[in-house]
Amino acid sequence: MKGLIYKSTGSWYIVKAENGQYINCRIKGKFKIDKEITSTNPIAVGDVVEIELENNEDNTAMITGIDRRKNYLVRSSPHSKYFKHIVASNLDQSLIIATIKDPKTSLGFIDRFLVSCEAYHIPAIIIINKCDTLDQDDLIYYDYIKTIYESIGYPMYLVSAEQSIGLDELTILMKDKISLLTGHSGVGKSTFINQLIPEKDIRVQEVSDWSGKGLHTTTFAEMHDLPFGGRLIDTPGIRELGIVDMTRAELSGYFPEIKKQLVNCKYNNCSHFNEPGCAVKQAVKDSIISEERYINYSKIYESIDDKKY
Ligand SMILES: Nc1nc2c(ncn2[C@@H]2O[C@H](COP(=O)(O)OP(=O)(O)OP(=O)(O)O)[C@@H](O)[C@H]2O)c(=O)[nH]1
Ligand SMILES: [Mg+2]
Ligand SMILES: [Zn+2]
Repeated sequence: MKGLIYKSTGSWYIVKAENGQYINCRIKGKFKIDKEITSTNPIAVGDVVEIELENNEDNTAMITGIDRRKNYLVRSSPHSKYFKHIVASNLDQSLIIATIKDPKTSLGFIDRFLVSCEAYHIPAIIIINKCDTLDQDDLIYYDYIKTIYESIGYPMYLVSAEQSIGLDELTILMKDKISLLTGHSGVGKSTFINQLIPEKDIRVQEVSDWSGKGLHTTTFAEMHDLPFGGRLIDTPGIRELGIVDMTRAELSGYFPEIKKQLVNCKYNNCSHFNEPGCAVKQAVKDSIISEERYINYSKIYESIDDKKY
């Protein structure tokens, strides 16, 4: 029987079987999965698996096989940055929830996330939450970043999860798709899911909880069925999708606006910092490429450790 992984808690997996039943499963022995990926978790939320029911009263099953993944997103393992952990697989799109204040999401965080999505060929949508708290200056800032991101292909939406403003448009985007939801702690992910799936009643953090740094809740991704069709994968507690598996030379290819210019650089191994005849730096000067995005390119570039390849 086929099934879909909804949640993984280490050694046990919650699988929704073809017949609609949720079944607790374990992995049978050591079956070989995708050999190109060396990750700390062999099976991730979103994987389509083959299961065999066990003859016991607990209604458990063994996972005996896994279908080829269409795509997946990784982060570095919480235990070691040299190991990767598959966050989720078979995604149609990813939604990043960000906020302009309380807490403010940095554009650097958004850009790192977008780079990961580009690297794994997953379309990304940016949702700015808590619109009910924004004043005139904040709205001007919103328009400014919306122009930057939409001009390079990332749609941006302004919503209030709490007051249910702007959510209809998003439900249309999510209908019948598998979407990954991510964002810093406190931006309103749980509030958002509770609005979409009222019967779930996922815990919303008290302000005092998330504004402090010492919060260590469980960090397992979990898939939810959407009442209007489609599925949403929540990623509670995931601080950041690490830029893993990437060389410095590859990075510019994951900034769509830089990728567009780099063919015109004088040197084809141009890093776009100090080389003469760099079309990317020229485009920044001409305001064709946003300076913030370029700065984040350089910061991410600096953070990539080429030595490990
Ligand atoms: N003003 C306002 N507050 C909101 C909105 N959405 C969420 N909040 C508040 O923001 C706080 C954090 O919301 P959560 O939904 O718990 O945030 P989260 O992203 O799930 O946080 P973690 O689970 O820690 O990752 C709560 O106090 C919510 O009531 C909104 O649209 N407007
Ligand atoms: Mg939450
Ligand atoms: Zn260049």
